[in-house]
Amino acid sequence: MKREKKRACEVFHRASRFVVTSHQNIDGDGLGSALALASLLKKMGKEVRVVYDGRVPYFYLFLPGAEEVLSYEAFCSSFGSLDAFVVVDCSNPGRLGRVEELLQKASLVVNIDHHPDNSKFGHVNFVDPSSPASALLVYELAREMRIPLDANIAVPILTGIVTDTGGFQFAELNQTMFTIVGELVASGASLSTIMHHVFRYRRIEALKLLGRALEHLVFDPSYGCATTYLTQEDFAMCNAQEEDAEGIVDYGLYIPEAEVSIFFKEIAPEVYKVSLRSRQGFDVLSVAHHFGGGGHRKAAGFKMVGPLSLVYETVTGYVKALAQNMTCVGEKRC
Ligand SMILES: [Mn+2]
Repeated sequence: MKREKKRACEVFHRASRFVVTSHQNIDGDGLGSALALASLLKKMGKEVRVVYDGRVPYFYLFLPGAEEVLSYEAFCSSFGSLDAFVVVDCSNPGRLGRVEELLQKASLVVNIDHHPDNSKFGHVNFVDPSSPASALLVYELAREMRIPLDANIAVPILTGIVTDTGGFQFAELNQTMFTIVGELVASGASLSTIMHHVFRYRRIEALKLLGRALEHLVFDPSYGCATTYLTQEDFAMCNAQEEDAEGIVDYGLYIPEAEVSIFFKEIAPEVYKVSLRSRQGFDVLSVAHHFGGGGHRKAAGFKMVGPLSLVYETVTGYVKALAQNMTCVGEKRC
């Protein structure tokens, strides 16, 4: 891995024209890592473009450089030659949407990620599943190349860390992390501003949608599982977009006995995006893999087609069987 980090730095020193991209349904870590890396490369005098197949959610527009993210169409119409394609926070190219086609034409791909199921699709693969956020890997690259941090680099890095650690709840805010956060703050990142945008800056349509999801919330104590769902009708009733459902899956784990939270989101008629979250001890990545998706041990997801009742029964049935077969962790009921 150290070798891959060095190889990534070599590419960054040697090449001059870069494209940086991240996964669809972009989150604070994907976007933060991409924008931080773009700023880093620009600081090294490189030509950089950030492309993303989707719309950047409004609550991330405070990030420096977010306005300059190119849509797939805009990127293609101005497509020039490039030396290296950098993909951040993305476990496999299938998650890039139409940008995957551009990736296949690239002669040099650098893959920077922390997903345990990363398919190592790059020519250089700086992949570290022990890192709580891809943005921390960008931080490591800045250190390795001795590029001094500034607000354009520090703000997106800290946003990535805050997003993927759920505001330092999913990963321990230990001394190393404190030191890094301190350095990012000293370089111009405001932790309170970032926390506000990531967790508390939502339009009324999103809050109404959350209300509906909470009305649908069900908890089954027999296997510690909280579930909720949103249908296309719910989105229409609230005049809400897909991005308005961000973070809803986390609410199930507010329940003291909950070990797993499952959220079914209808993204097209009878097409569901299923998101899972868990506490320590329940591996939701194995559930996502079973249904053809991916993610992390405590946060994963996949898509499934069918009527809600069937999707719901299939997924909860599988999770229930898994929970009952699991070896108990500590004093936790399994
Ligand atoms: Mn991430």
